[in-house]
Amino acid sequence: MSVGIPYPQALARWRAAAPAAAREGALPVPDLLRGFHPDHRPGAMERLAVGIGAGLDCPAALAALLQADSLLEDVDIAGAPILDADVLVIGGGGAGCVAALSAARAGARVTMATKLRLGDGNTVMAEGGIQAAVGADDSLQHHFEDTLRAGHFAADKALVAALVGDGPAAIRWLIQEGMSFDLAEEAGHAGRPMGGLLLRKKPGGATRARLLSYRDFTGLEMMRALREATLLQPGITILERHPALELLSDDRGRCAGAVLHDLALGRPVLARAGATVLATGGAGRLHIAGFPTSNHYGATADGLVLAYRLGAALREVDSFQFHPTGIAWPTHLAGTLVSEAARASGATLVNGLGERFIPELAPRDVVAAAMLREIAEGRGVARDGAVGLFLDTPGLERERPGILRHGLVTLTHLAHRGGFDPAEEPFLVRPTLHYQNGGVAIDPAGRTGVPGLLAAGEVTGGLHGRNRLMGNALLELVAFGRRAGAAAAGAARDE
Ligand code: MEZ
Repeated sequence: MSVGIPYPQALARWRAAAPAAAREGALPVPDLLRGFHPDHRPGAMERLAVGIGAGLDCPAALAALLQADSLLEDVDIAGAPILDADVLVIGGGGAGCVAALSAARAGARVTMATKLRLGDGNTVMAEGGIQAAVGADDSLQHHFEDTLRAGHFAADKALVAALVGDGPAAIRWLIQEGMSFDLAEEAGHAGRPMGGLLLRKKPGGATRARLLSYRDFTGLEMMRALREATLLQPGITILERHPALELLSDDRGRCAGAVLHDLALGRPVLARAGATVLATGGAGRLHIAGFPTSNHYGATADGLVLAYRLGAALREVDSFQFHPTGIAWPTHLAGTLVSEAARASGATLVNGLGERFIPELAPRDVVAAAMLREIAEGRGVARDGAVGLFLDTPGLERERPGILRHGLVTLTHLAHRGGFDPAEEPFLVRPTLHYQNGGVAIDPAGRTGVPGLLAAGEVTGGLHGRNRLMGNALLELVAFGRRAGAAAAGAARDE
């Protein structure tokens, strides 16, 4: 059970201590991190709390899903309609759209099946930005090293090299597809290189200002552009509300498509294809270890289960990312994300004693572990049955107008919904289940070990190791969506 300092006392201490500390940029506690350090490798207690290991092969909820009986046993597929395509894409979020676009533009006839609606996915949850090394003071090597280090050196280096190498081209591609980005200046940049044009911020765990954004809605803006491009692209047939029940294999062991379920008509559909791309996203809605989640309703590990049952290898599926700043109070917003952009713009985390306790831009797993420890050791703030930590933003905004432009749009909006003034009543935050770090093992072309089965986006494993850098998921879905879509079109042609 969590314990915390009652809200009125905590608020008084925060008011007395935190604004001064924030102004000076200093942490008021002498034992700065209480044992935590940016390079700190979590010990057993935090690993258990943060869910990144503790000797478990796989969280219990996921293990149960992987071992469950096939859903096909309840389905009568005799007489089901058959749809033929070159490439089947399963999943309608960012990675699915990019893979479908890439396969169709390579000449493939594509069927795209989504469990919910086109565009429903965790892509929109990456509010704060996309990483790509486009700045003159940055390099692919820096991005590569930051990604490997943040992932505790567990990532596949070939995948990381492919990701960071594709970064600048991915941004150009997104701009061509109609996505907007925040610009560094309002005018006067004709002929300047892309890196000088785009506004760049330094995200947690990175050594360079590399985060490119669109307000607080980078993922949403990306999804808008990708959804429109997909709808307009000839050669793509979109089946909304058609969850996949099982992958099909032929007598050579190749993946040959999937059995879908048409939710509107309540009947199965056989989608046959020369190659299949899984882009089904993550598992946050399983609420691993009982945590609230930032994830959308469809994030229920479908792709992991489908791929595993066909014999694909999984990796690091015991590793989940907990975003430090999910809302704890107001309680009706529990789990809702406050973008890391708020901390990148200067927001601070303060415990019930009015102390800052961790450099706010340390890697996400370090910040989340430190927060859980503050709460477990009784220095959290208790209000209305919830326990969290203060996210201190309004004071800074008053003193340095404009500095919190990013990350605060959402907060201000949420405060309105909660019916309070964030300058008087700070939000309480605590870690929220945000991202599946591991998943289906792939090579740099997005191929799984099963012939004819490819994968892209959050469903895959190996790229982030055991912890992901903010903004690398948005880059991943573009880089690997394009790679997997092109490889799938090629594989279908060779069939
Ligand atoms: O990559 C993410 O998870 C992201 C950009 C989240 C955020 O804090 O905005």
